[in-house]
Amino acid sequence: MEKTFVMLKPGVLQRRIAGEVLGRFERKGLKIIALKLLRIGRELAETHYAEHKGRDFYEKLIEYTLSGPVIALVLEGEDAIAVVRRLTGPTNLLEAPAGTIRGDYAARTRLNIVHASDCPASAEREIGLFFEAREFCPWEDGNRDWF
Ligand code: 3AN
Repeated sequence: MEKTFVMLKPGVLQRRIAGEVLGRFERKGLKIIALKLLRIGRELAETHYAEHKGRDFYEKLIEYTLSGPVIALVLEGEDAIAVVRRLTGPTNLLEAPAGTIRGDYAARTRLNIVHASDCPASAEREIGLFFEAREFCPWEDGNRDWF
């Protein structure tokens, strides 16, 4: 099964919509196998967004990412990287359709509330930046009678 990295940016907690956003991933059937609430430091934010260094939105993007706690998680599922990107919607505010997380909750491209890995190499890199092996908690789908 494929793994992908997701970060719910500070606006999610600010707006008290963490449950709603996480619920979209869960309802799709993706499996949460690692999750934590953390306030990230400048060094991690700059490493994470290194490809954007020099862009006009870079400083504001870093500032936003550091402005409060984020929720970092690893999701697992068939084609999880592409599936999660479909759920989050495109980067550009005007292209994110209603029904996607960004389409429904983000009013500005720079503040588009959620980060999701865009390819296997990014997923591996980003999971490694945010999580140590001991923080993973893989689990099997259990007996449905428990529900
Ligand atoms: P995505 O998050 O969809 O993979 P990236 O990696 O191109 O998109 O951009 C990272 C973050 O930088 C976006 N989530 C968004 O917050 C911000 N960003 C990207 N492009 C722009 C832009 N043209 N104007 C403002 N902010 C942007």
